[in-house]
Amino acid sequence: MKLSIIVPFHRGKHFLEDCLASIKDQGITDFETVLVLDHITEDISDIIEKYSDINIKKVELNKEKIKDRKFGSEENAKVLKDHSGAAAAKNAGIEAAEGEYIYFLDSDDYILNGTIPYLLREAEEQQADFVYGRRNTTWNKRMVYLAYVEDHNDDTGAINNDEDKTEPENYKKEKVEQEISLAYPGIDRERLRQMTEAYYNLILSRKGFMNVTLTGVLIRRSFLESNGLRFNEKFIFFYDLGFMIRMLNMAKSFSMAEEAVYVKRYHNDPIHYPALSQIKTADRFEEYMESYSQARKLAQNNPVLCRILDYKFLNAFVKTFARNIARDKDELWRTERFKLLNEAMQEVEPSVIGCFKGYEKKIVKDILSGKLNKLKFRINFNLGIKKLLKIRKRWRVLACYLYEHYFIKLPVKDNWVICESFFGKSYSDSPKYIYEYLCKNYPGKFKFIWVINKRTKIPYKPIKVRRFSIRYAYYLARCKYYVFNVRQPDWVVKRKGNVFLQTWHGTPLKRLVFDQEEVMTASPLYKAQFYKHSRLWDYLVSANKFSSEVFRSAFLYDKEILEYGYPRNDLMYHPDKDKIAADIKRKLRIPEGKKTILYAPTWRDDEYYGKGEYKFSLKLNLRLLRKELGNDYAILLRTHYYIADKLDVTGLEDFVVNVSGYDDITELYLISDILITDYSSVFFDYANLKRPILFYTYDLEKYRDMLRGFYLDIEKDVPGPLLFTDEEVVEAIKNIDIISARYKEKYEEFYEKFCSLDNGQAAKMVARRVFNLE
Ligand code: C2G
Repeated sequence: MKLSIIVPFHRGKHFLEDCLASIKDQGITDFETVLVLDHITEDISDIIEKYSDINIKKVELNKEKIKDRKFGSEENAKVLKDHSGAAAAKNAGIEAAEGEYIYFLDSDDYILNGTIPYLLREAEEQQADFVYGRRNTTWNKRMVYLAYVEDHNDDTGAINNDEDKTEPENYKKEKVEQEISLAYPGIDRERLRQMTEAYYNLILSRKGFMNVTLTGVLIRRSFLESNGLRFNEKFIFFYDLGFMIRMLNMAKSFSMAEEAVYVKRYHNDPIHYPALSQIKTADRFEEYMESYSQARKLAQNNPVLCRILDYKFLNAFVKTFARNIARDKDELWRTERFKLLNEAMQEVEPSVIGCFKGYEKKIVKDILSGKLNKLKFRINFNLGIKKLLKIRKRWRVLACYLYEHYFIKLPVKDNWVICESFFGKSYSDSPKYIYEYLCKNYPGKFKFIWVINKRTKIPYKPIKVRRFSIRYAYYLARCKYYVFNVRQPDWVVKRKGNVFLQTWHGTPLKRLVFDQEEVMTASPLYKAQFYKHSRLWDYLVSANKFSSEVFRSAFLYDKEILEYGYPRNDLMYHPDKDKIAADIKRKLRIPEGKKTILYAPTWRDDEYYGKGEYKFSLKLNLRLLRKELGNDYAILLRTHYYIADKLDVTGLEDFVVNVSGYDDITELYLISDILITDYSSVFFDYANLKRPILFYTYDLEKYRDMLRGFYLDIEKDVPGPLLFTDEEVVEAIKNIDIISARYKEKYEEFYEKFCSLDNGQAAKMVARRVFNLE
């Protein structure tokens, strides 16, 4: 048999499926997939059956589970101690392998099509002991990744470049080449090139030691066996390093196949499926030091590898460990770990220290001479200067600094309330209605702070602050009550007595947070951050039973849910709503006789400029709509609050009003005769008015299947038609009465399920519960 692909598996069935699918698509036949099951808990029989054609050989790992380690936290122990670990699993895979070659593929990763054939061809042509390819990284599942590759016309997937790689600042490839020629005088050119490439690609340019890995490397089994190459099972994290050093030292011939691409998948859900790199045990540092020292011994006859290892160690010291010595709460850093570092530093090849300059070189010398206080002073001074420079560039760093060091020490004020809606972009949503209820019914009882970034008239004269200003940080520290409809900044901590009311901002159609398989937003760390932020919430508002259930699973939220309807929807039940609507229409200068259509689409996770700044290109053909409907209707065009693009409606002023900057969308619902949306939660709210809703879902498949996934079957459960072209939209508007009649029953069902709690009293109910009012 030509090849054994070794796939160690412990948990994460959805990852495994992608991994096996990528093997299947290699188009090879003479191979086996050695699937090593390391104390698994999920039932994967369906997957095994589905992939029966990739010749799966199951190996049940019976080795002892990981023990005698300092896991640091219960969560870490839960993840780590119930299996034998990747090193043991990979070794078991080697024992079971029968192929002429071995390839290591982790079960949470996948390979691009053609990778294995490229590697095999290269290995045969070069008679190589091992061959490696490129390594890319991604946060996405295979289907999404491949779609990206196709979209960008890039058959290697260079869009997600290797984030585990760093460009070593002071140790370039040329330097490696030079050192190899010096150490091995007379070396032939081809061998020199091979060694330079391999040392650089497989070790030097990998971030830290953790990313020095055998995954993605094809190895001739006879070479591996004759040299007894195995992974060090003592290690949880750094088990590859020694193997790699020995392999590089012993191989006669090796080479790189540029076209072969291994895709390492990051884990966006560190709560349920943490990747090894996301786990920090209490003794990870000790393991790091031990693996370094062992690798150093294994490399002792190879001065170039020794220097590379030393360089990486020094780099880790100046970039990470030094800071720990100065700032970490754990005294170990200034006692035993300091000693360990000091001892290891004595062994470092002195000339490698010369790769570092200035401050970095000085702290290396400090640790070398064992001067703890001097070292601490120097690091603290340097960090202080860096902070100052950061503050000069961005005032929000100062706000955060003052919050953490000063404001937080002042007492919490019992009757201070801070309200924020959509990141201070508007005076709106449920916080607005709760605030107005409190001001009206309990005048003088509370002092209110509104977070608002623009000039907006807010009734009852609250204190206004800008988001991320120093005053914002001050009030965040001092207010007892928080009324937010989005997440709070990362640095906010819970103080004794704080009460956090999270109103949230919509009944979910699109899958949220932990129910979302893919995170395509600007920050893939979204799930981890969300988890941290939502731990601070005490009350969460929900408009219906459906939302409550979703929030529990999507937010992993287990505190009190206030299932009272949405305060923001109270206005739609106001006794004077017709008069209010007429006033708003006048304010927006919409002629009384004109009917209005509100077009309120949502944002797209994959189209952004940066965090919280999304692109939106208008697909609705407004000119066509004007031509067909202009006499009877006006369009209210409303982009989502994340959208940074300002839509240009020049030439259409008589037909379109851009209401993207209008504060409160509920007021816009009141004056709209029809709503057009796509996947935005706006339709759940608008349905309170029982007026017609159209869904312009021109990118349904992509949005549903790739970007998000839905909680509802959008084709069956929503109270209006899905429309895919401008012509269909026009037709639907022209026949709106027929559509209303057609959807009558479904609409009623929908209303019953999602709107029946709304009755104009939600703000009152929520306020009374949270603020303990009679
Ligand atoms: N919104 C708006 N204008 C739009 C779209 C949305 O004013 N064009 C407001 C509405 O109040 C809406 C809220 O923003 O209910 C949330 O918008 P969604 O489009 O649903 O998207 P998102 O912000 O991702 O929230 O549970 C709901 C989800 O969290 C969705």
